[in-house]
Amino acid sequence: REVISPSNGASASAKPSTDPSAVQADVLQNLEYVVGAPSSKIPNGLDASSVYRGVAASVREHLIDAFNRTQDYWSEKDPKFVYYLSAEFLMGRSLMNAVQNLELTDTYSQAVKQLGYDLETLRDAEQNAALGNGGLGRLAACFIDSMATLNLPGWGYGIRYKYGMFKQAIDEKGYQQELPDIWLSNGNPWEIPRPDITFKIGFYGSVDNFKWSPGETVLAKAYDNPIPGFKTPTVGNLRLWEALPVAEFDLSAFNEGKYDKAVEERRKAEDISAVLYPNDATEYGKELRLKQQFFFVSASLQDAVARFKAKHGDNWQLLPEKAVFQMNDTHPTIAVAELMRLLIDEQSLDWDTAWGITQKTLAFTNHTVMPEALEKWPVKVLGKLLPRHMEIIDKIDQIWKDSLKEKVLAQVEEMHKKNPPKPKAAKPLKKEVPLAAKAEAGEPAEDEDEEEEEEDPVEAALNKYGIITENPWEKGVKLVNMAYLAVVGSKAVNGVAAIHSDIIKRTIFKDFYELAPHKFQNKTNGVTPRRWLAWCNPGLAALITETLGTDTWPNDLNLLTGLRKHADDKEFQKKWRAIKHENKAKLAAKIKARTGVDLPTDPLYDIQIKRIHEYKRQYMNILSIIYRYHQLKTASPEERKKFVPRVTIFGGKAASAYYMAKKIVRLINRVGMVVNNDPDVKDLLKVVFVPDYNVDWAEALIPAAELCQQISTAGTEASGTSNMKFQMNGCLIIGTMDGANIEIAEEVGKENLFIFGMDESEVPAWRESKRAEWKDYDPRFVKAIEMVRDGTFGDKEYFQDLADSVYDMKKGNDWFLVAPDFADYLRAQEEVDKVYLDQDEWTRRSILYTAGSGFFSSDRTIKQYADEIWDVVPVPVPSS
Ligand code: GL4
Repeated sequence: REVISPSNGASASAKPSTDPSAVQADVLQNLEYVVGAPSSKIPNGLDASSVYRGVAASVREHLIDAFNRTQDYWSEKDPKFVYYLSAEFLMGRSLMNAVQNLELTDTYSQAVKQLGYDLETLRDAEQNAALGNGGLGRLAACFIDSMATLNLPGWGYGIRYKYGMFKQAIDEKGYQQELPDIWLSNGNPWEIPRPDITFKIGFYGSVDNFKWSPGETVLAKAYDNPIPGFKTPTVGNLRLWEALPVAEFDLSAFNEGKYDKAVEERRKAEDISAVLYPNDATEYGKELRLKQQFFFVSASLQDAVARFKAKHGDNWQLLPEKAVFQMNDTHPTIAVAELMRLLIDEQSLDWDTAWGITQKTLAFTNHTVMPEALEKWPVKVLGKLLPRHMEIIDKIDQIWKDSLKEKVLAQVEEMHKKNPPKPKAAKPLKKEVPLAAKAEAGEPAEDEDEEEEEEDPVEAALNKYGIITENPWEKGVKLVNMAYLAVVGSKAVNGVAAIHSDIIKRTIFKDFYELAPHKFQNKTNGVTPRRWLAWCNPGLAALITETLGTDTWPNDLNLLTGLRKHADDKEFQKKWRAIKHENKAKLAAKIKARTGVDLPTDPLYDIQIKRIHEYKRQYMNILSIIYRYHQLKTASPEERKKFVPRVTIFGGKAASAYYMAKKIVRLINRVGMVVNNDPDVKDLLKVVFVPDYNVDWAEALIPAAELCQQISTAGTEASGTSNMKFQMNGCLIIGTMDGANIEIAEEVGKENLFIFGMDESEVPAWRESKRAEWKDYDPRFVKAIEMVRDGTFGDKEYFQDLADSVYDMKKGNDWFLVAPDFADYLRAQEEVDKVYLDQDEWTRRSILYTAGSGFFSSDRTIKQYADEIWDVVPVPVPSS
């Protein structure tokens, strides 16, 4: 594979100035003229937030400088670009990441020190950019970091939500409260508004002879967010769209004194990019959500298509050689229809040409098999909002099914040969009952069964491939299956971990896989080792650099295998442990400041941080803690001495409408209140729920963790990405054979993880047949459930249905196997305690985890996407 042009300039970028005193002068200049601080107050009379803004404005200059050079260079070279379309980019904070990626940390530390501040304090003044829910959104952020670092020409495209992920507070009863995330209130120094880059986005209206006249039009305005690569002058771009009204306001209404009406249009337009839907792998289905999706997809495609046209005119056959759009889950999949519309309606291509181009330009990643997250829009909703797109989707569906007819016919004939259909006359006995007798018995005169036309077997077989299908729960209601649309319209489809890519071929996309196996790929997720190891764990990073004798490992993470040979070295183990201990102490201080809970630093730090979901089984974790508490309470003083002290930490948000998830949050908090205040327990057990878990918390929690919980029911977690972050930071895993845990076990050695529970092949059988007669409740499970029920943690009534959901098969069905996996989970927990008593063995494993984490760098993942799907090559920007 060819690399276009100059050598990968591993030196620093050409910067405005990197001399600390020049940087200091620049910060002062920005404080005065950007922040507007009166010079009399500079520097001593300023609060951290103002100083942060001055420093950020100064760092921004370096970013913009390199950004412009990168984008100009790429524009001149005109290589193939990848566009990463994602409804979510969970960026977190930018200051430290920018300074570190630009290799300006020492310079800025010195500069601000001379002004009387330290960079660490200023760091905390930044608002978190939480434009994502969890793993999927953070993955997109890691991906654009890797794209820039690898010098890959590419942009992220998304939505500039005014309100990101809600802020979570926990009230005194332990209940989750949701507060708006007003993240832009202090401005955003990391973005460049582009008032000159706008596109019109239409909605509703009608179609006449293929011509769409939208009934409503809004403007999409661009904001560019420079994304610095590491050890390269390349700075990539995340372009986010804001929705605005086309006309500032309705002047005639204003003149008539109807002020509300005058601004109504503005409000309606702005609503589109106002809030991030706080759902993660749970139900969507709101029209505004579809509006958001089309809004950013249309703006992004129009933008990329316009850029292409400016360079290549109407040579549309060249488009697949110049652009590829990666669709991050089903959220941007309306792109299939929108690209067709742009090519046909706006660029006058014929259907077949447009379809050929579309299928070569789009690619699709699936991130979940949770049925409720696989978006299916009612034809009625989609057809009203986007009538022309509905027409296009209809035709795609028709042509697609027509193309399958022959194959399906052959399949049906084959089936009939093996299994001849029963002759019709032999069917219902019911037929013999005279209609009059039925009427007497009060039954409907017409037999509905017989009214129904027997479905043509070819038709039926074709329907399973249908993009447009009938809602199985609501007769007569038609749905557009967005995942199917994406599969048909894409050149490649991938899952996000080996097991997940395998499952989608066997389940949700089985029929599609059989038709086009070459389309299906795996791209195991990865995370950026810059933010998730080098920057968040400076102590460990320094030890790694010292041990390996090089600081290039964040760009070449496989170098970490060099740590393996030190795993048994007692001196090295000691240093390794000391760093972990220091990180635990830092975390304890942060938790004390935020929650008031005092944590000892010697116990095992056990952490589960992720969205609250039944399938992720925080519930099972807290039940095991409840049982541990019971053991402690009933132990003799002698027995108590044998307990391995543990600090259990939870963090995560529950979607606002997710009933059970909210109960789980409350239960964890309630258990914490009781356990942490019980004098019998002392420092042997602590239970903490960190409120408002976000990227910033993760950066403090992960380096301090010794054990992390990756305990999803096998077959449910597509990949998981926190598992990789924990692994990089030398944290041991207790987990199921699910998602990327399986590949982590391969890299680290399965015997070094605490694996438990049913595996993916056993789960369906338990659900389908064993569950009904299963009575094998472990007495420890029963005890824990009783304690939830009997009011030990208060809120007796409130917790009844939570208890029932896994215990009373008449009321709940324990779909995620909390009860049957519980005993083996406790066995694994006991194993954890045993190994923790042997600190040398624990540390040895910890080192092996980090040493085996090279595969999980998002650089590796992105390189695979670039080589195997995108066909995009690095275009390093020359350093000046
Ligand atoms: C998710 C998966 O649930 C998670 O396992 C995966 O790691 C992540 C990124 O691929 O995508 N899918 C959805 S939906 N939300 C996620 O976090």
